[in-house]
Amino acid sequence: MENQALLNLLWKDYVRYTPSAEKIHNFLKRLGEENICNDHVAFRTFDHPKVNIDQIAKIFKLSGYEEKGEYHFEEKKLRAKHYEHRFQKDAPKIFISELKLDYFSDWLKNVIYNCIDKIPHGIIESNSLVFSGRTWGTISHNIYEKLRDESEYCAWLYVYGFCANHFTIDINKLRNIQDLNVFNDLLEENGFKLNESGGKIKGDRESYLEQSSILADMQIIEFAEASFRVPSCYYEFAKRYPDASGNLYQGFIAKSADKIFESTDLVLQMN
Ligand code: OOG
Ligand code: NI
Repeated sequence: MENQALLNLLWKDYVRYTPSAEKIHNFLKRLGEENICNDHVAFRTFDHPKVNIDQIAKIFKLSGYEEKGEYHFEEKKLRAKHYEHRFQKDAPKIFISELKLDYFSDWLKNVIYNCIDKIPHGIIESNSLVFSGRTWGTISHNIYEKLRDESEYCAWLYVYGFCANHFTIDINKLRNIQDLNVFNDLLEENGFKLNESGGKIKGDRESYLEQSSILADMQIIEFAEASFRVPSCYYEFAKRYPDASGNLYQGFIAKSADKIFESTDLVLQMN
């Protein structure tokens, strides 16, 4: 699949789960920002060989991406890699993280192995895993809550499966707004809630990357027991600065990413 077609498909699913993203998009357009570019698109998965980072990355590699950086998150028991397009310089970067299942309880591992077992083979073989959503049928709210005790990230994946977790506006490419503080204020004035874990802005000029994000939208999800509101996806904003080479830094910062992950935590919605 051509890269832009794939990104369009992912965006269409993403805005269904994340109405705030489309609202922010339209709001910026009304402010005269016709050209809204993505810095990166992020995906989540498990480190199981059937669905791990390499499996998710396959479709992007086929469309011209190559592996660049690797990141570790000890406390959250996650690992991530980022990919850049070989020659389409304005293509968004791809950020893929995976949960290290061996560090969790046997109960959690069994729940997740059962889900993975139910993913149809054809989905993996045809490289459509990345936009396949949840293919393990009915989910239980009891299990969701128990997974949350061990990992909010795991509970999120159990509900949503495979999809774009977030798109990220490239602040450097906006026409009028260049300052992330100004951008954040504008969002808050218009009723959007920011993820304040670790401060509204993660990172700084010295680390060459500033990031902020809204809290994930809430979606009504049908569980076996009843329907409940569950955090879905969020929108992120990134401003990059030139590094020692004089070019805009293209990597990610583990310390900042660690806090960005929390944008889908149910506990943050309750504050
Ligand atoms: C990814 C969080 C990290 C970034 O840009 O540092 C991240 C996630 O929530 O899956 O996106
Ligand atoms: Ni991100």
